[in-house]
Order: sequence, then structure tokens, then C-alpha cells
Amino acid sequence: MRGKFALGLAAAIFAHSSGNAQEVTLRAVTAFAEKTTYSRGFETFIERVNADGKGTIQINYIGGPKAMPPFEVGNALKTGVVDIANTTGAFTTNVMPESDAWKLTERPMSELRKNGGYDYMAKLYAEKMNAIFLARLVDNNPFHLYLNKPIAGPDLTGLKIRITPVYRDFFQALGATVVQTPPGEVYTSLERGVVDGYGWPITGIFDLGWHEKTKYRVDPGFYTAEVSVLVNKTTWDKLTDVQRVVLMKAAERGEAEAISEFSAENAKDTKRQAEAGIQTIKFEGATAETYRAKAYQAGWEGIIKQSPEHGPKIREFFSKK
Ligand code: 173
Repeated sequence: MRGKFALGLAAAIFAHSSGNAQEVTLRAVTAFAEKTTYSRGFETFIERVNADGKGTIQINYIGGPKAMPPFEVGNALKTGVVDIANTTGAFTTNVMPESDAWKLTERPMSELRKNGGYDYMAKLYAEKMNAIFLARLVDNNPFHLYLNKPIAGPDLTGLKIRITPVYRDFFQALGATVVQTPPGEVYTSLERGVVDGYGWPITGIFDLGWHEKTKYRVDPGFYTAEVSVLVNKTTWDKLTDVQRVVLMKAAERGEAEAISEFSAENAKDTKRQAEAGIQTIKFEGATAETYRAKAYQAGWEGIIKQSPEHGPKIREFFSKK
């Protein structure tokens, strides 16, 4: 993790600070339920900022989806209703369609911060969302299809599946009927039989009790989940260098920890799912290859359709093919 991040940090440290500003307090929200898997990294980030930033910068954690619906977070950040947010690209496509492309990265952030991929996306966040993309706190965390009806192969014809933009193009390509919901509606949708399954990463299904309503997980996984810290750019521009460094230090630490943290979490939850009686429907060999290839093909086609201008360029930075 000694790429652009570190250089930017050093530059900010040595730049002149603008006088002795007072302590500033930023308003923060998360798109995921408080104290669950995908808010945890952000909560650690906030603790670090509040410890390190005493007298200079503090974060007031307003909360999660009870305070603000997940799909509204991008716009709230853009307009400055909140100063800082923990969210994922799939929840902010209404302000920036390209944000959903993070799920397709086949390179770690340490590499994307050097190869121009981060810079390209950061410019789009600044222009379209009025946001600074501070750090990716979730990576190396595959998505899966979870089902309550068995399937014999990669064909979802006749099944109704809960989605977000992450899964839409892929599950539709497999023949599914899709219905978009925020995470907060997954449990009742399963309970009422409104859906036959859902997309979600390998970790976190225990947070809201979904394991009670889940029979099967389909392997292999596909893509990698992304959850990141974004800062309103107008707020950022008003901060002093000292205040920015507090944020950047906590951001750099969080991003550096993500890959190893999730490799442990992934293993833990895979085991826990089996112990909870969730059976795996495992595609192998050529079927698995085709399934994953279809995921990426449908995913990129979707991004490029949404953004013919930027999609192909983003693909060059993110993809291995
Ligand atoms: O399934 C979802 O709600 C979703 O898009 C997502 C994205 C990142 C992490 C967890 C879930």
C-alpha cells in the first residue's frame, strides 16, 4: 500500500496549513445497518478519526437505513445533506451510473491506485457526485446467489430473485425475474415467499437473520463487493490540511486492512453457513467457468450500456482480460 495514497498524504502533510481552524464536526451516515458486516469498517474508521482528530476534526455518526434509505445516500452526499458516507456503488447509480463498476475489479486497490483506475473513478466521483472517494473498505469478498428452490444448472427461468444493480444484468441473463430491494427488505421478502432467492456477498447473511430463510447457496461466487467511504467535496475543500490528514490516515489504514480482513471473514461465514444447514449447489469445471464468464460479460455490458463514454475505459483499468 505505498502508492498514490501515501504520496498524497505526504504532500498534504508538507503543504502549508491554513491557520488554526476550530474543530469541525462532520455528519456521517451508512447505507448498511449499524453494527453489521458492511458498516463495521466504517465504524472503525470513525473511531480512529475521533481519537486522532480530537481538537481538529470529529465525526458525528447519525446512523444507517433507519436514518436514511440506502438508495438516497448518494444524493444526500452530493447535495451536502451529509458530509461523509459509507456506501456501495450499487446504491449510488442514480447519481453516478459508473459507481457500480467497482464490483468488477480484478485488481486490488493498491494496484488501481497506481495504474490510473482509481484516478479515473475519483474524477467521476468529483464531477458527478461532488464527492471525494476516500477509501474502499470492502474488497476480496465475492457475491453469491442464494436460493430456496434447487436448480440443476445455471438457469433461473421461472425464479424471482431479489437484486440490486450489482446482480441485475447477470441474473437476467440467466433467465430470472428480478425485483430490487434494499437489504432491509430481504428478510420479509423471503418470509412471504415474494422471492425465491437473493444476491448477497459470502459474508453478512447472519446479521439480519436471513440464514433462517435460506436453503441453498450457489457456488462459485462472482465479482467482489465494494463498500467505501465518500466525503462531500465542498466539505473536503473547506478542511485544513491537518484535518484532511486525519481522515486520510484512517482511510489508508482501513483500505490496507480490507483484503486480509475479508479473507478471514469469508472463511468464517462459509463455515457458519454450512453449520446453519445451508446446502451448496456447486457448479464445477466448464459449468463454473461459463457461469463466472457470463457474470463478468453481463456485468461489463451493463456498465458500458449505462456509460458508453466511460465504461470501456474503466474496464481497461479494472479487468484482467
Ligand atoms: O445486495 C446488496 O444489497 C448489494 O448490492 C451489496 C453491495 C455491497 C455489499 C453488500 C451488499
